[in-house]
Amino acid sequence: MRRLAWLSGLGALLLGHVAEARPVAPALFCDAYPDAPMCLASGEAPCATCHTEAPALDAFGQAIEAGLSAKVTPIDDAAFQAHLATVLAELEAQDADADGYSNADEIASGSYPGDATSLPVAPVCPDEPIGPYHVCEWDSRFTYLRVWQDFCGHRPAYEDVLAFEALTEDERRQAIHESLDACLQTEFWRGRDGAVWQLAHRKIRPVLAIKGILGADYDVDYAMFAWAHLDGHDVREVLTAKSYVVVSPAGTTPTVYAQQADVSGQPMQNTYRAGALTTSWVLLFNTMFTAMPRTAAAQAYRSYLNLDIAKLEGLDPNGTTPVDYDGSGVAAEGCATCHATLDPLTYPFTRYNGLQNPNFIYDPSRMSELAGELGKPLLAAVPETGKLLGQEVTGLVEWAEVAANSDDFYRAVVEDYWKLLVGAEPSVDQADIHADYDAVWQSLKADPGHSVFAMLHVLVDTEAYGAP
Ligand SMILES: [Ca+2]
Ligand SMILES: [Ca+2]
Repeated sequence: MRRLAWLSGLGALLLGHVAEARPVAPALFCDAYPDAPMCLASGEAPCATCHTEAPALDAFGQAIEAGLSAKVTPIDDAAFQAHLATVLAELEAQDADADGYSNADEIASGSYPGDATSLPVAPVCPDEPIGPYHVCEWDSRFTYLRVWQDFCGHRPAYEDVLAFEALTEDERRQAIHESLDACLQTEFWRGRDGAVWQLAHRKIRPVLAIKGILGADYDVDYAMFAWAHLDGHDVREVLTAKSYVVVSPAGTTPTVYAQQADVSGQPMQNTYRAGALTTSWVLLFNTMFTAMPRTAAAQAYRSYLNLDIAKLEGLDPNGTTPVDYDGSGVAAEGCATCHATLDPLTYPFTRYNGLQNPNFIYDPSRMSELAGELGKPLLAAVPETGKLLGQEVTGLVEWAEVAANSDDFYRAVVEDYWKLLVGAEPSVDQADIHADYDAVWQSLKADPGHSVFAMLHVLVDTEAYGAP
């Protein structure tokens, strides 16, 4: 389970090292390449980076000397200070020692760019700590700093770091989780436009110009999303809530969320509510005037299950060509397979009014009315029962139930946090990291409360998060 994911993260934490030693070149080199393996231990490059036997220069050192002297003479400390970074950048694409690897590749992998016998090899996890960190293993100090940065938005006070370093490993782990709990209460994490709020942007797609039209204010959508993701609430409520959440006005702190049975601008009948799928904003923005709200269905599928039909994701292998109720040529279009999934996904959305009167409510006769208005009699035959993830669903409330209890939902919830916190999509190409990701979303699924906060405590204990 050991791995090297540290080349960028560790370098960033070690930045700020300023060597007093002379000559200045080894430290300046590491200022230019703080992430280079040869710089991690001391912040100064070893002599062999540029010298055969100091002061004799190797091929890379000679290239640097030539580059510097083309800019300034004499080559003194000031010349290094002023021009070394530029010269190094200019030389990156070259292969000074002609061993087949560019200088940049060699520096990044830890081999010497001026020594033809030194070649890049796959990095190996060291047995001993590098500087203060246990590279490739979950490291308490690294995790502590990272938790503060990610969840509080800043580093801990210097005194706190010193106090942390005086703790035993068990105490450190406890301190990390206490810090996490404290940071989860900060405005940085939970406030308007905080980290959680921002996770909802892609799902809600706010458009300020039409915010609040006909009462459809997306602040409710953000507040519902945040509520489900905060304070140990059940994250499935994003899709299943029957009540709404109001958020304290912009510009006031702390941000307060309050669940309410009804709020103005949200006329949906209680029985037919399905969390974020049936808010006035969603019906305004995604359904609008559309008889067959395929956009609403596709957006819900993409936002909450991470399945993008446009990318051929989440297609039903048993799907058959659907009836062309609205005359849109579902069989003839380029993606009949897409419609075989998308149309049954859409049927449960068809009884929810967008900009048809009365706005934003469930209307069992919606399709028969539209059939008459649009002169498309087949629309009256569109079933409300559809299909999601291979399961038949009788309407949108059941659609939301099936979605919220699916593995795809838990995976999607964790993937959002994974990208935010680990910094990349969980890729199957990186088996160790993907195993951590699987363990985290499985923990969210297995947790009876389906709490994001509990899941985040699991996440920060993974090597994917806590290994430099
Ligand atoms: Ca080379
Ligand atoms: Ca080399």
